[in-house]
Amino acid sequence: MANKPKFYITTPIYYPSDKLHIGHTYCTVATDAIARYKRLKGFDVMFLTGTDEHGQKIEDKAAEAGVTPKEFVDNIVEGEHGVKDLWKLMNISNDRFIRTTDDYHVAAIQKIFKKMYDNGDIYKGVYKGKYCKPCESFWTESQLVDGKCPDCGREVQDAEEEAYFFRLSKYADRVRDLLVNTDFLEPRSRVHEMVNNFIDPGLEDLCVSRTSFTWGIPVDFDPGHVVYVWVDALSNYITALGYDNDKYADFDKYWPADVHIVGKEIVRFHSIIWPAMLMSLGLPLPKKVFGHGWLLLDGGKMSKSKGNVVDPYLLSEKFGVDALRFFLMRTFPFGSDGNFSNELLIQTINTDLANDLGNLLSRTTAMADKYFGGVLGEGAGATEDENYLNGLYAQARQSRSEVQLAFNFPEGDPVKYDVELIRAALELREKYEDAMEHYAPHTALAEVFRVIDRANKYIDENAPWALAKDMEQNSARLAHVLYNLLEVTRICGVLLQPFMPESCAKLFAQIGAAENVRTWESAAQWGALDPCAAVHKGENLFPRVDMDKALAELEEAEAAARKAALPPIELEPQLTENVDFDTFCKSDLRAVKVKACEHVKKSAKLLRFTLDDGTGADRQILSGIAAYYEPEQLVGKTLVAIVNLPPRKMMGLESQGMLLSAVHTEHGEEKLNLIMVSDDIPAGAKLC
Ligand code: ME8
Repeated sequence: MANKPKFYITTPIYYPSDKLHIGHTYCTVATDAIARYKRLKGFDVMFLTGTDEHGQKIEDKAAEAGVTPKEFVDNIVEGEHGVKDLWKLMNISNDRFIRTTDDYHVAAIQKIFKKMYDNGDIYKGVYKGKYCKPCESFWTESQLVDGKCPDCGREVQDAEEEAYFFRLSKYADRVRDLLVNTDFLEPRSRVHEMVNNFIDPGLEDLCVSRTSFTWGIPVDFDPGHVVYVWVDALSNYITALGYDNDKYADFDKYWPADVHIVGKEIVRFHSIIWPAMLMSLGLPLPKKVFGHGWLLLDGGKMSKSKGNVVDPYLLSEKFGVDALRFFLMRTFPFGSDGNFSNELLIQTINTDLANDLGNLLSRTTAMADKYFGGVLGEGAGATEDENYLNGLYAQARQSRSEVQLAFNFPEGDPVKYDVELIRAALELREKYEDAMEHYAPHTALAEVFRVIDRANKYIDENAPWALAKDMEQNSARLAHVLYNLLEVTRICGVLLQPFMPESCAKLFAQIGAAENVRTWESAAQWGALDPCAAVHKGENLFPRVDMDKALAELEEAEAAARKAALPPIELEPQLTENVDFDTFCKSDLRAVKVKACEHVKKSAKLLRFTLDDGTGADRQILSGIAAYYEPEQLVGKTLVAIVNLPPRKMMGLESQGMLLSAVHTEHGEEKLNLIMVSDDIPAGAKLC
């Protein structure tokens, strides 16, 4: 198609400081659904995502891991289960992926910084203030909340150093005007937040270089300074199109961005700092920044350090990628926070996908198969009246008017059901489009599911199984009922494609929908499906999930993952205080042989050992190791005991010494091994 309208959409570029979780997946899946929706509508879409790889947090993490920062980020971006792997798994259709360590980006940032320095918007000064290391944000005293970072609530540090500043204050009025008087930032509630909390208290110039660490893009005209990570990161949206570099050449085509999709905590950077930078560079501003809410877990933000992240790999493996994508978009209003839970996920799959959509599809295809061998036949398609209705809607769409129908069908008249169903289907695309254009994918999906519900009701109203009892009489009506069901399934399928691309392709194959009836245009056309197409009931696309079983399995898998994330081995710290040799020699360590071993009654912990200590008399030792050994395993073994400890009573029994064991912690679990020595060592031999 010549001159397709363009649509440039971006996600934030993610910090590869840890593996990504379901919250990041939410943001990317939403952006992907919007990008796919725009492509479906015929736009030439540029969808950009990537990774934001510089800054002190990454430098610190790499040092902790004993690798270079580049090795560290390479592993999280490109490695197994890394960022790129995750987007591939989630079927993300990004056209471009930028890494801020890419050479072309680094060189372009140096040019951008220099441009703003040359035009006087960047100048050198002394930075005094507060710095939040995890957020990599500078704050003034007045911006702190209870003396802590206003974004994450953590401690901030005093910071003072020579630094470059960006004249953010110069742009305060223009940015305020942009936010207040245009629909640049949505949802609207975020505008008030930005204006009241940041702009109106007074925008101060922004510190845009650091000297206290090196993992950043060097300011090429002043070695020792690296560019503030947000200046580097925000500029990705233009460098990835070829601004100030030769790697790409479509800046003129795609800039300005149609929308930057970002999480609410980074709205400040996108709606204040980014427009000001663009104003300084003399570039057009993005058309919109949309700040979505957070997925919360137990009411709080997910974070690796709190150990409460949800793994998208685990969920998609268990329920399928499309089910997970669908759940994220269907459940949570995009602009607000939402509480994630496994129960809610399974409930949504069972209600919407298995019950509503799944049943509609499988019942309809099964009946087409059973009663008509999968081909309904020419006569099953839209009637003349229905084609007329279709035409009325097409006209109304063109003239932007509403369709008014004055029919009054009596209850039980099958035509009433047909008309209601067809009208619902014909009105769907517009409602869906309206919601999608307002960044409300959850509303768009709710509209689709209202029509799916209507279609399921239509099955009950028409009771095809009853019609099938007298095929001679009812065959034509039954074929038409089934055609209507296939047609409504097709229209819903077209609009579900941005959310569940793979499942919709399978759905279309089952109902025999050719490529030309999978299009945006065809979603507003009744009767487009060929009534002679071959329908077949294929695999169950949305199987029901056994809630209790799945929850138990998830809990087990999550516990295992939490455990695996703990350090593999932890050792008791070594004592630094010396013990003198004579004191050490006072401990009488002896080899002892286990003559008998048994559980102590009423104690879950204690084992009672009867030992040969070489003296000829039996020695009894009680040891709290029942969790680690079965008594019979130990009979005959040669162990080590301290034999000159004062006797102690436990559970009414005397313990005459202590058996030595080695202890350490493995994945958070304490492990214990009794010290066993060679059986060649006689009982009573002294260990020294
Ligand atoms: O902020 N629910 O990167 P990031 C919803 N590098 N969204 C969430 C979320 C949750 N629980 N957790 C994170 C950065 N996100 C910068 C961006 S752009 C020039 C630079 C979202 O990896 C978060 O809101 O910390 C943000 O939009 C995105 O994931 C990336 O977060």
